[in-house]
Amino acid sequence: MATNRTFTMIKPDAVEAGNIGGITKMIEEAGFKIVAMKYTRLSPEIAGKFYEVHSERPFYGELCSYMSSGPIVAAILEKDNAVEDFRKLIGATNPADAAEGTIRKIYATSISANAVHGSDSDENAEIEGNFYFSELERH
Ligand code: IDP
Ligand code: MG
Repeated sequence: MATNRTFTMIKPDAVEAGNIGGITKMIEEAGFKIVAMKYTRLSPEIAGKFYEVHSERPFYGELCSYMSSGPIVAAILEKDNAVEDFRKLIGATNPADAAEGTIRKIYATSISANAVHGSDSDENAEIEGNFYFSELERH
């Protein structure tokens, strides 16, 4: 079922830098409603499972060790056209290419440590949200 929900993570670099509040504020001010949220830390194995679609890409090992290097904040967000609008709000994967005013332009430090994750489709938003949150944790 197509949803108006997307899934995000505030990544270890942004948590470490004290940007949970700043990023969450941008998300809420852009009209997204937080319907689930969790502060947690991934093991390298769980990070590997989450990013399994990228397992053939050259940066997979770096990505899994980076994503398990410190705590993250996972959240499910609700808004009309959530997936596409959230991708616009976060900006390009590489902060050097991200548009002015986007979360990655403001907070990301590199193509790897790029502050936030955003689902790329309704289908993946559902899969990724289910990866972190049980039925009872989604409201
Ligand atoms: P996205 O997060 O913008 O959807 P993807 O291509 O799905 O970008 O890549 C997933 C994550 O892998 C990125 O957010 C980034 O953390 C990391 N990544 C992507 N490309 C590179 C790279 O060339 N070097 C290192 N890490 C990368
Ligand atoms: Mg992606």
